[in-house]
Parts: sequence; C-alpha cells; structure tokens
Amino acid sequence: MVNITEKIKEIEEEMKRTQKNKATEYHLGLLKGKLARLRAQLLEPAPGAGAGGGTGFDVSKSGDARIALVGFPSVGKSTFLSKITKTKSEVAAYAFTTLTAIPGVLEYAGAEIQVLDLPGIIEGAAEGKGRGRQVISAAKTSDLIVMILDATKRAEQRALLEGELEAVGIRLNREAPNIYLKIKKAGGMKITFQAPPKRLDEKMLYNILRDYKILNCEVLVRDENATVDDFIDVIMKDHRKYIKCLYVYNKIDSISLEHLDALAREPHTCVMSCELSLGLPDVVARCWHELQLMRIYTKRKGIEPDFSEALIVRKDSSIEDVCDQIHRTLKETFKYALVWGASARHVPQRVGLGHVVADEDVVSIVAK
Ligand SMILES: Nc1nc2c(ncn2[C@@H]2O[C@H](COP(=O)(O)OP(=O)(O)OP(=O)(O)O)[C@@H](O)[C@H]2O)c(=O)[nH]1
Ligand SMILES: [Mg+2]
Repeated sequence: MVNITEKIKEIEEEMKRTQKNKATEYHLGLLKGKLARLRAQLLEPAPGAGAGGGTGFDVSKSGDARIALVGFPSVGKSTFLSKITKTKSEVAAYAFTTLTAIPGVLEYAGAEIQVLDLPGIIEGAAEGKGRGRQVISAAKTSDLIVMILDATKRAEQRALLEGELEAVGIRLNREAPNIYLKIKKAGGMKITFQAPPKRLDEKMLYNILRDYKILNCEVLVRDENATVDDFIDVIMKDHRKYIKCLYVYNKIDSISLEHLDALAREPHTCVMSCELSLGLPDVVARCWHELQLMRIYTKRKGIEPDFSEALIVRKDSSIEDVCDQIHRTLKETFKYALVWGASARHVPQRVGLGHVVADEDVVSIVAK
C-alpha cells in the first residue's frame, strides 16, 4: 500500500501539473478535497491505529489563556520566553536548541498567560519532518500563535511557515467561512446560494460532496466570494482551527532602518530585538490586545470594589461566565447583578445572566 505521505505528494504534483482553467477547475476542486482528507488522516489517524499522530507535548493548560511561540530554528523563541517570563529556556546559536515544549507564565494586567516555547519547525513539518507535527498540535491548542520571524532572513520564511500551518488545518487571522452545511439521513442534496457565487457553482459542490460520500445534506452559501477551499474547510470543520496570529520580527538590531520600517507596517506585525531589549513591552501589549481578554472587578454590597484583583474572562462573556469564574454553583442562587462600566446603559444597571460585560466593568452579584 502506498503510504499517506506519498499519496499527498502525488496529488500535490498533479495539482502543480494541471493548468488552471474552466475545463480543469472541477478536477482541481476534487483534488483539493482529497488532499484535505489525506492531510487530516496524517495528523489524526483513526482510533486504534497506534502512535505517530498529532499528539502534542505533555503540557497541561493553565492560566487564563495560552500563547504558542512558533517559528523556524534559531529565530529567538527561547530568548523571547526568557525575557517576558521568569522561565529560562535554553538559548544557543545552533538550530534545534529547544527539543520540547517549555511553558512560562506571563503576568499582565492581572492575568496569567501561559506562553509555550516550542522547538523550531522546518519546511515539511506538516508531513512530519522534525518534531513538526507535535509542535503544530501544540500550536492548535493555543488562543494566540505568536510567529517569531528572523528579520535578517528572507521574506519567504513567513509564507513557508504559514503554508505549514495551513496544511494541518490552522487558519490564521480568519473567520470560519459563511457557509451552512447540514448532513442529513435522507432527502438528497439541496444546494442554495444566497447571492450568485463568483467562484463556485452547484456542480463543483455536488462533485466534492459526492467524493466525501455526503449524499444527503443541505448547503446554504451565504458568502458570494466563497471558494472551493472555503467549502472544503466547512466539510472538514472538525479538523479546522481558526486562530489569531501575531507576526513578530526579532533581531531588528541587525537590519537597516528602511527594512525595519517596512516590516513594522505589515498587518498583524510587531518588531523587536530580544538582544537589545527593544520593543518587548509593545509585543506583550499587542499579545494582550489580540487575546481579547477582559478584566472584571467584583464588588460586595456597601464596599468599594477591589481593583487589585480582576477576574479574567474572554471577549463577549456574559454575567453567567463571570459567575462561573467565581464559583461553579453561584448561578444557582443568582438573583440579579448590578453593573457599573462601559456595558451598563446607566449606572448601576440591574441585569440578568445573559448580559454581556465589557472590559473593566465592576459587577456585584446579588444572590437569592
Ligand atoms: N542579533 C540578535 N540575535 C538574537 C536576538 N535574539 C536572539 N538572538 C540569538 O539567536 C540565537 C538563537 O536564539 P534562541 O532563542 O535559542 O532561538 P530559538 O528560536 O529558541 O531556536 P530553537 O530552539 O533552536 O528553535 C541565539 O544565539 C541568540 O543569542 C536578537 O534580538 N538579535
Ligand atoms: Mg529554542
């Protein structure tokens, strides 16, 4: 039997050979679908298939959020971890200094953020080169990927790394496609487009669904710009992860000012020099911003709120999430809450469990 890696190679070769035009687009679409299936198999083998899959490193999640440091060898990931946390991860001039995941804790704005220093990954990581698959699995569990790049290296490094992450189903700084898919037991395929699609048609979707042996389903494409790749992402949604990414160029002590200026203007990008301790507070502040965590202060009746200790909750959290953060049974006795701050229409506003809080709100929970 040909192994999965070889099959992937074959399909990639065929896709490269095939010219893109009207006559081949259906065939290319099918190839993309097959490729996505094989890549998922490579990372997540069927249960009982034994080891070799995508299990990450054995580091348990802790704190309010997790950041993964991803990058090629020797770009300065460990140096960065040692600078922003109390953890010392070994630093050296040779490649693959770090061989496992080293967790550190970043304390910021009253939150504890776990930062994972990971081994460097190389081209072909998605296919299992180096410790690539493990690194990528660890990255998949994070709330934010901080991609450390070497400012002195060629610009392609970023696209190469993105390609590796993309190949294993990580989607950076993107939302899930606006396509509804419901698999059914009977009734055939029902495909509808909310507006005339620009890059898809019914036959394309039909072919791909058949190839995936999805014969009974309902599809509603809400986005007119949706592509075949988007559609495959929707079918493969259990293997896709939409994660924010901050691109951080290190070693700016060794590049020209012009180059530095150009890098710093790219979207989702920060620049720093760990060696000269330049730009580090900015990078940390950007990480905090990208994580979209909120600080909620609690207040007891008749007492001033305690601003020294915040509860950390995720973006769009409700009073219910705040209760859960305080104690898991608190909502059973919940009567109402009083809210002061940006989310309150007037202060204090009396609200129920569903009220969505804002950063730095003060909340007082009133029990039955
Ligand atoms: N010039 C310069 N060198 C740096 C900077 N930050 C780190 N280095 C050097 O880059 C080399 C690699 O640093 P590490 O932190 O070990 O890199 P890493 O990304 O953890 O490498 P691996 O663990 O092998 O993947 C070391 O020699 C560091 O001293 C910087 O800001 N400027
Ligand atoms: Mg390292």
